[in-house]
Amino acid sequence: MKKVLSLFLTAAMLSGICLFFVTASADENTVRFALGTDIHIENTKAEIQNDYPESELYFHASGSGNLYDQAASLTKEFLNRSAQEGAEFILIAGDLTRNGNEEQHRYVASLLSDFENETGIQVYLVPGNHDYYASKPDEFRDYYAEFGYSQALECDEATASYTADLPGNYRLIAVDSNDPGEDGDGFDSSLLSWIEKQAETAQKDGREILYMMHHPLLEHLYLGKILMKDFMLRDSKAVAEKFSQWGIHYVFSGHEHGNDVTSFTGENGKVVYDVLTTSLSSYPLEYRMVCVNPDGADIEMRKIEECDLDNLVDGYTDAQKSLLSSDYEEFARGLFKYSTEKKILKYTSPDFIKGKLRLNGGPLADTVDNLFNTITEALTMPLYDNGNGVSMEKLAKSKKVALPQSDYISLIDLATSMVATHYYGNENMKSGENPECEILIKGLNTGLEYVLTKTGRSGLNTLLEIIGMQVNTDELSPLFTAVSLGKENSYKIAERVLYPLLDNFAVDSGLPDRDVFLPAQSESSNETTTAPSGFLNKAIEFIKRIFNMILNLLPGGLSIR
Ligand SMILES: [Ca+2]
Ligand SMILES: [Ca+2]
Ligand SMILES: [Fe+2]
Ligand SMILES: [Fe+2]
Repeated sequence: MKKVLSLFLTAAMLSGICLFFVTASADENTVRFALGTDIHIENTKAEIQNDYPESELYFHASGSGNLYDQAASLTKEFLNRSAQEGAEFILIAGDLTRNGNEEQHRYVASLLSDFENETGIQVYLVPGNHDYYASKPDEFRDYYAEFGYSQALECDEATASYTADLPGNYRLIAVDSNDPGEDGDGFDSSLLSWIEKQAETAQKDGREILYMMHHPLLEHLYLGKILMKDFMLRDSKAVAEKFSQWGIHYVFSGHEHGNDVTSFTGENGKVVYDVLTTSLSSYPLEYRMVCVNPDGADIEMRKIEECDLDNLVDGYTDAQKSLLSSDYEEFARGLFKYSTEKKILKYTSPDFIKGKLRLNGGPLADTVDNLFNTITEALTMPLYDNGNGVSMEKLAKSKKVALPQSDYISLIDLATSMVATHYYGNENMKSGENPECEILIKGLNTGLEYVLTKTGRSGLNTLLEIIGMQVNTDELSPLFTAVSLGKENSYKIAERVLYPLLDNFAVDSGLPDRDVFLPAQSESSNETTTAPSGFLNKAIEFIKRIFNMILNLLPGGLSIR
């Protein structure tokens, strides 16, 4: 019955969309705008860096894999294309700069100012965490006065938050979500009541709210709460519940550098959408075009597929230029993957761990060397047998486990590809249909066996000591024996715990992330969000604790966005 009902509703909604296309042009309550975010402009370098000479194409990899030196070109391209497509205004959801210093802010402000002067199209923006690395809210409001602050109906004194009237009957609530606390960024009580007041006022004035902030309101990266706690807005659920009561329906965010659309349904049945958009200057080099009218919001992805080769800084080689001109997206994807790989391998390098543990020689240092060199070896080992030497496939085969065939070359290549796919959006690497999850789980299990067999009980002891687990290894003996002997049931255990976790990462469980129609608020809504089961929550909590212990060892965590 439910299925029939939802089919009927879908049909009704679709016919609504068709009607919208027929009648929309005459509707003055239709607005069209472009949203780009996390542009991360760094205008200070005359030449690209060379930190990884061993890579032919990506020796300049750094941080989150952004094309920092091309960010200004990409931003100009984004603005010009949006103007050509009829955007009535532009939204930028923060992280305008890489380092947040005055020079970068002034450069971005003059670039945006040139665009406004040439086209008459208004830009509205908010600060991201990077913009405060070397600046304060009052300085930010000063640098960017033309881009929302001088048009503001109201400003919040303590932060760089404001409201402004948009064309049609829309109102922008633009919020400065940078307030780092123990559990990520978020709002203090005075900013929260300011937002409530603005939402109330908008309703009194008969204005539909478009809400923008840097940090995502909802969870987008399923493993995010395990791996990257500072991606989440703190008290996310409670804030989302408030937003649903206050009539905030459309939220636009950035920060996480990925494409994802997720919804939350409050206790009153009202839906809040959080539309997360990828970084403009990182793979997949995209922004969004949005058309909102009283029926809903029509959202489409736009890609910048051509590189401005004439304005490249010095240092690019012919090989790089050739890929930049033949397949810009592939160049950006490679840089993203390589940067992610370097970040992961940095955290698993013996020198890094010894530095964190302040170890200078001694037996423990030797075990750390042995353990982490072996972990690195397992992550970068060839997946498939090329005739000589060791491979995951060969190791797995010796335990009677068959590794599915694929084009991936190592576990780290597979893992970074899965991350890239997740950030692209509409991820759908279903286990059973696609080999990714199966290879990853079988490969990780084989890798762990390899590590424990090579490093023995002292390796296991060291690992437990490093993650701060006070366990007598005898208690873990059955697990240790199962894993180190490659008993079949160690694969079964890994599959049972990891498959559901990975599936949530590998398969999008909600609304489409890229092109999507988000209906306006209706009185009774049948939106649902997929919540993990009780068992899954417990498994997540367990793994989260282990990761948090590791994160405590690595101040700042894995995230540097
Ligand atoms: Ca997704
Ligand atoms: Ca989604
Ligand atoms: Fe960012
Ligand atoms: Fe950010």
